This record gives sequence, C-alpha cells and structure tokens, in this order.
Amino acid sequence: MINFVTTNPGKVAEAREYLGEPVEQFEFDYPERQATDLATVAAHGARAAYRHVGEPVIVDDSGLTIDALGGFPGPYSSYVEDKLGIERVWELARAEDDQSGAFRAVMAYCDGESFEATPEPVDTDRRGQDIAADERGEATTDEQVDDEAIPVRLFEGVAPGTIVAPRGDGGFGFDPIFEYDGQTYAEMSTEEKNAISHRGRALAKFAEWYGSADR
Ligand code: ITT
Repeated sequence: MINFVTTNPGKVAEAREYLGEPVEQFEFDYPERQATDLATVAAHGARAAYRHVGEPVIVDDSGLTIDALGGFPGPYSSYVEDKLGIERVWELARAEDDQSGAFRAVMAYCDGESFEATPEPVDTDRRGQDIAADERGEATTDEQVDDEAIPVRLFEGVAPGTIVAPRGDGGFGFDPIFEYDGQTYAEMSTEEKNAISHRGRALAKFAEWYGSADR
C-alpha cells in the first residue's frame, strides 16, 4: 500500500487508476519549502511526509507554465488557481500571440530506506545549495543534515499543450483550459489523461521503478 500525501483528491484518483497497487490519500499539508523548482519542493515534501506518516509515501508537486507569460504561473500554480481562477488565467493567455504551455509534475517517493544507485536526480539541487552554503561558511543545522540523509527518489513528467477557453467537466484544477491534441484534459477520461499527461508520465516512471527488483 502506498500513501499519497496530498490535499488534492484529483491527483490520487489518477494514481489509483494508473498503479495496480492500492493507493490511500493521506491528507497532510506538508510544509512547502520556498523554492521555485518542483524537484526541490517535492523532495523536501516527501521527507516531511515520511517523517509524519512513518510509512512509504509519495508526494507530487506540479505546475502549469505558459510560455508567453515567462513561465507563469509555474511554482505559484496552486496560489493562482485559488486567487485568480482558471478563467482569468485563460484571459491572460488569450491576450498573447502564442498560447503554448506545459504541465510538469515531479513525484517523490520516500520510505526511509536507502536505494540502489539511480538514474533519476536525487534532490541534487538542494545538495548543491547546501554545499554552496557550506563553502560560504554558513551553518547547516543538525535538522537539515538529518533531513538530507533521508533518500528520496524523484520521477518527472512533462506534457506540452495549449491554453484554451475552458471546455469539459472532468478532472480538476486547470484541466478545462489545458488542451492536448485537440482535447482539453477535462474532456478526457482519467485513463485517457494518464496516457499523455505530465502526471501519467511521472507515474509510468515510478511504476517501472517500483515494480523492478533493483529498488
Ligand atoms: P498538494 O500540494 O496538497 O498535493 P495542490 O493541489 O496544492 O495539492 P500543487 O502544490 O502541486 O498541488 O499545485 C499544483 C497546482 O496545479 C494546483 O493548483 C493544481 O490544481 C494544479 N494542477 C496540478 N496538476 C494538475 C492537473 O493534472 N490538471 C489540472 N491542474 C493541475
């Protein structure tokens, strides 16, 4: 059994549909580290979630980027969905010449065990930042050292698309305004969305690794 630590039931529904394994939603709003890259947020979220739950966990940090808006809303996707709403995001994109964008998801797995060497990045950005902080002579707290010692495995998925006027009733979040190959995510079944979406791609990598003997 895998605990998906998230406040977003839409993410869990997609993971349940994709993975053969039972997936339980564990509602814990893990503290999001102030960082602009999804991998750092997901890795630290997974450690915090694992410490809280004490069992194997996955977390997912995701976001929408709109090319003509310099990658907005990116790391602020959740905040922007709440405060502006998806209709307003569509209006901002519509005013531009180009409506291209992408969705990205980084799933992070942590079970407190150490893993075999892995081709995926293992929170390298943060380790790099810590090394840089050390070199500047800035203290690293014991808690940070403990935190960094818990291995996390990251799986990233990216899906290109186009921002369009809202269509469709399915899914969640920005699904109605994100179109891929003529259909918005909200017009697809969960299975169809998983086959091409950012989260589906991340789940595919996770499933391959999770089911393999060398983890
Ligand atoms: P947790 O952090 O608790 O998992 P959240 O919904 O706040 O839940 P994020 O911090 O990862 O998740 O924020 C991602 C934002 O992007 C949020 O507004 C989501 O609704 C949206 N989002 C992520 N994946 C999406 C998808 O597949 N379709 C539509 N919107 C999505």
